[in-house]
Amino acid sequence: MASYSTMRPLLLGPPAGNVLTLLLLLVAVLVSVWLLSVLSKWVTEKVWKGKARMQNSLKEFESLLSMALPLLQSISESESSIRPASDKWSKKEILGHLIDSASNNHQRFVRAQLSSEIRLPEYEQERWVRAQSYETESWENIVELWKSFNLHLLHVAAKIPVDKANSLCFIGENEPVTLEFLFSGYVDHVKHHLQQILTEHPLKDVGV
Ligand code: NI
Repeated sequence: MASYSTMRPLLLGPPAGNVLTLLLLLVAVLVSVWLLSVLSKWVTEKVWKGKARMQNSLKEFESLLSMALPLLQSISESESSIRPASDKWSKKEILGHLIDSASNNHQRFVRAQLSSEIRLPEYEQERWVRAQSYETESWENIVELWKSFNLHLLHVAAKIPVDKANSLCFIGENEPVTLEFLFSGYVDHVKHHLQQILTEHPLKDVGV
C-alpha cells in the first residue's frame, strides 16, 4: 500500500499543489485584509467617534452651566415660585427636577465605570418633585445645590476613561444605551429644562 507521502504527488502533482497553496495563501491574505478593515472601522466608530461625541457634550455642558448660572441667580424668590398653571411646575420645581436628574445620573455615571453593564431603575419624576416639596424650599438653596451637583458631574464626566464610555446601561425597561449616549442625553435634558426656566432671559440668544 502506498504511503501518504508517495500518494500526494499522484493526487495533486507538484504544479497543482503549488497553485492550491498559492490560492489558499491569497484567500488567507484577503480574509485578513477584510478582517482588519472591519476591525479598524469598528475601532473608529466605537472609540474615536465616541470620544469626539463625549468631548462635544462636555464642552456644551460646560458652557451651558457657565451661561445659565448668573441668569438663574438673577431670578427672584417670588418669580421662582409661580406656577404657570395648577398642573405645571414652577421654576423651583423644574430646577428641583434637574437636581433629581443629576442625582440619578450621578449613580449611573459612576456605576457604569465599575462594570461593563449596569441595570438601574428609572425614577418617578412627578412623585420625586412632590415628595421633596421643592416649592417650599428657598430658590437660592435650590440653585446652589443644582450648581454644585452639576459642576461635580462635569468633573466626573470629564474623567470617564474612553473604554468605559461604551459600558452598557439598562435603565428601567428601555433599550440599553452606552454611558456616552446617556451623558449626552443628560446634557440635552438639562438644556431643555433650562430653556423652560429662562424663557424671559437671553439664554436662547447665545445659541444654547
Ligand atoms: Ni424632564
